Amino acid sequence: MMQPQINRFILLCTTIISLQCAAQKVQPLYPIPTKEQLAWHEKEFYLFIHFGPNTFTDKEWGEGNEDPNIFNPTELDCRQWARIARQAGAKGIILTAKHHDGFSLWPSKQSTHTVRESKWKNGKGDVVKALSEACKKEGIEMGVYLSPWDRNHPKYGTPEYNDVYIATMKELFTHYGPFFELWWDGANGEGPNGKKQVYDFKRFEQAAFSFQQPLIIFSDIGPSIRWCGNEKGFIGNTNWNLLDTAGFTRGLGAPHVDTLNQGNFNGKHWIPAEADVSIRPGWFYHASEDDRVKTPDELFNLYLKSVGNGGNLLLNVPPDRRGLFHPKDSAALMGFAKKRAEAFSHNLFKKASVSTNNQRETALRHLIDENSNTYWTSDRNDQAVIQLKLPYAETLNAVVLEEMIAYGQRVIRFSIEAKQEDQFVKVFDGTTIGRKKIATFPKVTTNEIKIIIHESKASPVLRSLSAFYIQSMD
Ligand code: FUL
Repeated sequence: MMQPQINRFILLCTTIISLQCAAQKVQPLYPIPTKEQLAWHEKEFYLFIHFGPNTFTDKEWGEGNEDPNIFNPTELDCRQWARIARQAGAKGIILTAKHHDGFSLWPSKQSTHTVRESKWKNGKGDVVKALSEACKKEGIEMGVYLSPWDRNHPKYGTPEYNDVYIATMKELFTHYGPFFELWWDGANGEGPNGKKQVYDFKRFEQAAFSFQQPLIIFSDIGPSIRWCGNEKGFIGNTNWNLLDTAGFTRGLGAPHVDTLNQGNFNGKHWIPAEADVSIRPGWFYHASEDDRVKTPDELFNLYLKSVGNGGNLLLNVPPDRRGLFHPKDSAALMGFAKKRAEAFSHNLFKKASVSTNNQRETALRHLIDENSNTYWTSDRNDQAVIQLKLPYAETLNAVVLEEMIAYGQRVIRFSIEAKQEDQFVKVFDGTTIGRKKIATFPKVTTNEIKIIIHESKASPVLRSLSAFYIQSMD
């Protein structure tokens, strides 16, 4: 070989060896998320849309015997929903393609209770299609809510309904997919004299995955993501992305709400939490709630309690009877987006110098390089102390910590200290980190911060540390 070629060969070998060494450094701590779950984690925030006959009857749970003609939006514009969603920073929209009343927002062949039976657009309208086109144009993703509970379908309560449900899913996936999420609510309000359906969820799962791969399926217990145990929009301060599902069912047989809220410390499956909450008291639009739209501050607080606790936020914004987002809801969404942008635009750790009590000094810069593909890991799984020195004193009230969850969730307990005069003072005591922990505390002015990982299941693997002064929290 010629000299330059030999050099290049040696360089290549060294690169391969060092890459392998780097790869060997971190052993995954199982269970770990799938590629699809990792992509889902990165979405953080998306919208939910409850729309259907209830919008026109002022109900939350329709009976299934409503006259389809009541569904008659006068100015339906899915592009307005998708545009506002994108402008608010939402990564997608999940639509109630069918809620409990069984009314399908597309002309489903499996039902006689659909937009086709309504006067709207002379029975030629199709909300699912309109939204799927709008989302594509706005560059966001779409998901569907397909209620298993159906108060209209004549087959409901018989084994054949399971086939109907699967055929209905197939229609949706075939004509309007792909979807970033399929949403199975756990509600089942069958009264003592109501029809009782034995759902074949195993088959539903297999069928859905056969219609689309990859796919994220939400329900109380997954398989891909779980309910966070409340409809108020908050996930536990301690939040394990792990859940044990053996012996549990969806709905009444689900794990205790606290378990759903915090996950299982030693859970067998990676099933992270999603927080669903409405921007108004109800899920569907009611004019009487026009003055009860959550404020940008309230929405920001929900963001801290959901995304800031390592899960995702699914925020419901119900269109009104025109088929448009109400101006109050759009204004709140824009205010919310502005608050997030203001809060997290100026990372005070960007210019920090980082040191630690363990040896992997070179990788430390990855903690503040704002590159989500790089990470730092500690040599040990006892206490790790990371020290960040700022060029000059800054006022801050939030530190954002992120684990590299591709290697599993590890941190059990951490704290944050800020140097005040000559002493370090504790400003935050935390438990889990997961994909993201937004730790907020009363503002401090300091030029040195310590992050102490007190306890971890295996050596911590962190991908990012950043710090902010969130003015609106004062
Ligand atoms: C629940 C349903 O009963 C509510 O109507 C709403 O759709 C909520 C998101 O899920 O299970």
